Amino acid sequence: MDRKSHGIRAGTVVALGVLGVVVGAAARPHLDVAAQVSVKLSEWNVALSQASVAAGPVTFVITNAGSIPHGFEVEGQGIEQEIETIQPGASDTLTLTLKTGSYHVYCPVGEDSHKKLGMDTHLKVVSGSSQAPSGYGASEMGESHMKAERVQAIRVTGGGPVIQILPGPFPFPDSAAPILAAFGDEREGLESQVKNGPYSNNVVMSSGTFTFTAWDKGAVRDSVAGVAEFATQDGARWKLVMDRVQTKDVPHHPRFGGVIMGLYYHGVTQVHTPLVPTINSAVALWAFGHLYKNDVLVTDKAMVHVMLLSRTRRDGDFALTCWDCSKNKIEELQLQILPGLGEPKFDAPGGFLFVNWEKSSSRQPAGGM
Ligand SMILES: [Cu+2]
Repeated sequence: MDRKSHGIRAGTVVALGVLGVVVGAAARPHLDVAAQVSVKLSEWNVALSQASVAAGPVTFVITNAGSIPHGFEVEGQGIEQEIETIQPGASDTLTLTLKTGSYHVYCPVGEDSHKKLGMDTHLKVVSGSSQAPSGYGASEMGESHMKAERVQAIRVTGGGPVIQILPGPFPFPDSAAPILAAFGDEREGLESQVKNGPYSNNVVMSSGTFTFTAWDKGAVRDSVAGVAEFATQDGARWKLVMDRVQTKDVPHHPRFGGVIMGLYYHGVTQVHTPLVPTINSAVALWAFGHLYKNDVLVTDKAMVHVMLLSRTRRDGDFALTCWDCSKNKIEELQLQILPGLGEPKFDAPGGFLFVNWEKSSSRQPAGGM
């Protein structure tokens, strides 16, 4: 998925500013009542009732139509105002006096993780009355047409101590508990993982290599190539050859088209499982792979999740040491492998393979592809 970089955003603001001048030419007498803009928040979208509004007092009537808590913030022309987080189904209002120009309106929850997922749009404020068509969705459509394409690629090499993580209790159950409530149907499965899941301090030493290249090229063209080879505690030799990315979103677990770079998530962000400390990732991807054990094919449909992220484990015993690990150095490379849908569990503790390379590195591949 395209991540909106600072550069792209600046370009969008300029484009909207030009449009604003054209629309604003048809000025009308100013009314002294607050204009109203309805805002519908959902995963992962901010829909405005109109793309532009007349300068002056503006009341935002904000409804959370999603299934998890969201917030609302207006930023631009020297203004930065937000409301308290609102629960699913609830509403709130925010009245601001806006001068002409372009404003960012977005959900600030999860230190911008919701914003990066798409809860981000623009509002034009023009002199006189708004001439723009109203109706939900008008602004999002305008926005998506302006998204510039930007290919990003990263090459990651696993390094440092290699550890295998075995099932065990999650070390921060009290911190995760309030967030689990937002996970609806998934809650039960997550609660059993609190007792015996993959993010545990039950760690054994392993060895092996892992190198891959990932391309973030948009919703349906992301791709990945890479191979991991490692030995597990029981002496088995495993080899994973990544085949292609997974693109299908699951509630709370968007796939971002397969590859996403520079995302802050997990833990308190309400995106992905809360049973991982909050982290900052250089790259996260979801892929299908071919998995071999001792040179024998196990499956062609292995479900693979890879992240290069801010360090979550300490040296020495590799225990999880932080609930918010987002400020740590980005050098932990996590590889998780699960059987394909409907396939039997792997012959490994817990039925999954979870291996970390603790001091890994990344670079832009040569040629920029
Ligand atoms: Cu949100």
